[in-house]
Amino acid sequence: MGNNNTVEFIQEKCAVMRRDVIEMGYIAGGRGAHFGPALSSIEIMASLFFNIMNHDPKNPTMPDRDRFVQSKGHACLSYYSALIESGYIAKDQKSTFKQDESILSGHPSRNIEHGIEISSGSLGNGFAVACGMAKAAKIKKENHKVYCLVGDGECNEGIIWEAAMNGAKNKLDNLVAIVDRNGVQLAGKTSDIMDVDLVALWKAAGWEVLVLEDGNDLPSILEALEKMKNSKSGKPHAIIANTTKGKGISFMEGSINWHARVMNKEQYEQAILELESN
Ligand SMILES: Cc1ncc(C[n+]2csc(CCOP(=O)(O)OP(=O)(O)O)c2C)c(N)n1
Repeated sequence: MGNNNTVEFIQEKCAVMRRDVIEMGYIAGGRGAHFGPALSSIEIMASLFFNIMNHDPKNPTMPDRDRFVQSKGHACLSYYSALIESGYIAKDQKSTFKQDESILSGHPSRNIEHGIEISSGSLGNGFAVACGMAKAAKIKKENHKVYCLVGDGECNEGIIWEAAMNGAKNKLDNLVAIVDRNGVQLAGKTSDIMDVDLVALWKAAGWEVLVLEDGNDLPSILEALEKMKNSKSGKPHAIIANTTKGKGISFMEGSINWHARVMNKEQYEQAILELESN
């Protein structure tokens, strides 16, 4: 898919994707939705799907396609919006989010025809599978890349470090992990729950690390991804992207209350108003 999309084009996609997230999350009704985790990752997802990745929504099983794994699978609304806006999933499916029989379940469910490589949601597992996919590509001498979105709270999982060390040992330079460091996890600030130096940890595990001051700044994330894509370090790559949980909606930004929540009509109208006035 078009790697030549301009920053302006992708920025417009980000605006549409934010609206998708709010609309689908509202449709979930009493089942609630993970708004904050999806909104922090919009620019990362849009950069991957509209610029960085080699993929073709019309040919989802293309053997040399780059693979994407959303390890922080609870943020599926940003994934679904990227798949909808790039053409893997029909727009009319939006109204089925979290409804019975929908392909848009509360966590991604493997569906390659619609662009979902693996099921995810049990934190840490997606990243370990992504490492396995990158290793499989090496063994089969395939040239595609594997991109994986990881949460900063998710980095508390032991499986992350077992897989990360293994990835470095196997010199998986075809693997790029993007850590969505929004600073807030399910029940509190990430620094209050497990105060760790993520940059030092990823480096100690043997990865090439790049820190992004503002992971919601589209040109910066595009530049970081491009740099890691073309890096000749021979190591797997981690981008630690400082983002804002709930980015774009004033009453959600940085809020623990909007990790996952049922949205009422008033909140929905306020959110749409804010998006329209931006
Ligand atoms: C193995 C596992 N334990 C617990 C959970 C429940 N859970 C869902 S989201 C979440 C917090 C994730 O925080 P973070 O990785 O920082 O992602 P964010 O929501 O901030 O994007 C937790 C603990 C889970 N999905 N999987």
